[in-house]
Amino acid sequence: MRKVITYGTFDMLHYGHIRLLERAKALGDYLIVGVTSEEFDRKRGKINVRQSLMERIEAVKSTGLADKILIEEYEGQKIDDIRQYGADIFTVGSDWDGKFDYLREFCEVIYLERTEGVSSTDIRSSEERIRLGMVGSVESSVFQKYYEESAHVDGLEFVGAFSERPLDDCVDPYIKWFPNYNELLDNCDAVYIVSHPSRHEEFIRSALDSDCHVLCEAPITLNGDTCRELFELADSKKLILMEAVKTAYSTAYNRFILMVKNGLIGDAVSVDATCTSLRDMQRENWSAEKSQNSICAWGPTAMLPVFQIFGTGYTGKSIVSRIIDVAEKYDSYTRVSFVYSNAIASIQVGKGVKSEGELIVSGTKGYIYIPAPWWKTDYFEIRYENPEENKRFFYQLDGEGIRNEYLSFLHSIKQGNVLSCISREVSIQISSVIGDYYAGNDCTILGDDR
Ligand code: C2G
Repeated sequence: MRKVITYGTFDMLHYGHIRLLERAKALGDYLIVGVTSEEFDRKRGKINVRQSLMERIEAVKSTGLADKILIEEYEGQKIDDIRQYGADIFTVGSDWDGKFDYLREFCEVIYLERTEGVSSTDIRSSEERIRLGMVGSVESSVFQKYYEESAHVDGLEFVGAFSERPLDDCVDPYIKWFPNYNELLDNCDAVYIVSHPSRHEEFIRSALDSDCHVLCEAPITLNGDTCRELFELADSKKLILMEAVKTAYSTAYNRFILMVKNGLIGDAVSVDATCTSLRDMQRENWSAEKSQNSICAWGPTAMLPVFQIFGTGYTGKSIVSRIIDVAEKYDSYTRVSFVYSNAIASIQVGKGVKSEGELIVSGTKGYIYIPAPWWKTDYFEIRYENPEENKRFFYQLDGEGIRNEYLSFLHSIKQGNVLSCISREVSIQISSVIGDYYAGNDCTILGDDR
């Protein structure tokens, strides 16, 4: 019996896949098909896969061509499988020509002509595309990243942007700039808001009034009650309002939260998160009026692990800020402590102060350490009293989590319910803490250096 083995994602199964499987089967008497897991596809950069692993396995099974179906979960599994199942032939489409020659050591390798004119990407993209607009400060690096990352997401069509400030000649000539926000909204199904936080509320309301879904950079607003009201307004219009904190969509961050919740460090007792950067304030055209202060720029990211690990039911908090512009309430540094019934958390954020941007979650059996810059990490450690028990984790991260965030937003729109990694209560609490900062509640101001 000649055994043939082949692998694939087989998303949105089409005749190109089926022809490959038919020809693979014809090479021998027994066909083994490896279907890639979601995790393995994400690790190798295929983030747009639409169907679940089970859906794709069922589709391959329904062809009746596979005698055995495997799940491909890790790099190098092909060699293990070829040895374990005694495959005589490995085959794959010619788009992989040469990439699997190393398998010749274990079996015959045959590349079959790829079927032109059909692909899963085309099928995914042919579905109704969501037209995306952007509004914000064009010189912000976040604006540029989100614009560039939208190109990696099937089903998302970037239509243009509106700049909240006068455009200068350095703007990206490839972006269609709309003269006003309403005209942009007339051409969009969804909008990503990355303006100054003080204008989020007005931009969100206009978008919802224009039947546009909203992905809004955190904080959604500068007040918890307003944030809750905007979520309810979106619900009433059957629209999606989602908070954007790209860290929440990084694989490593998500795995670290799960490990804490699964008790790998025992009971979590404290979270200490630091986020600082001097780059913005060091710009020569910096102004307190145009720039985001520390609590808005970094507060949401730093608060995320606190609220996702301990919840939003803290019994007390204290905010201590170093203000350098009283009129704009611009803090160059803020530390917030949250007291819970059986835990404590502290965040320190600064755009005028530099510190070690690490995240430490302390527990009764050990602690988790994420090195700087923890908010875009692909790596973390679990450390114990006995260093030999320490564990290290690495999860590839493409685009700082923005692609996964866009996908979550897109799937929310298509499914009609929010599939965000950030719960509504966490979003509301982030806006509420920032609202307390502006209202001076629980706040100690360290004095005005100006
Ligand atoms: N294929 C084809 N013609 C197409 C599309 C795909 O012959 N129009 C072949 C591919 O070459 C591959 C198989 O169908 O052999 C499955 O394709 P995908 O689902 O796109 O998965 P891919 O990532 O290409 O799988 O490690 C090997 C990879 O997993 C191969």
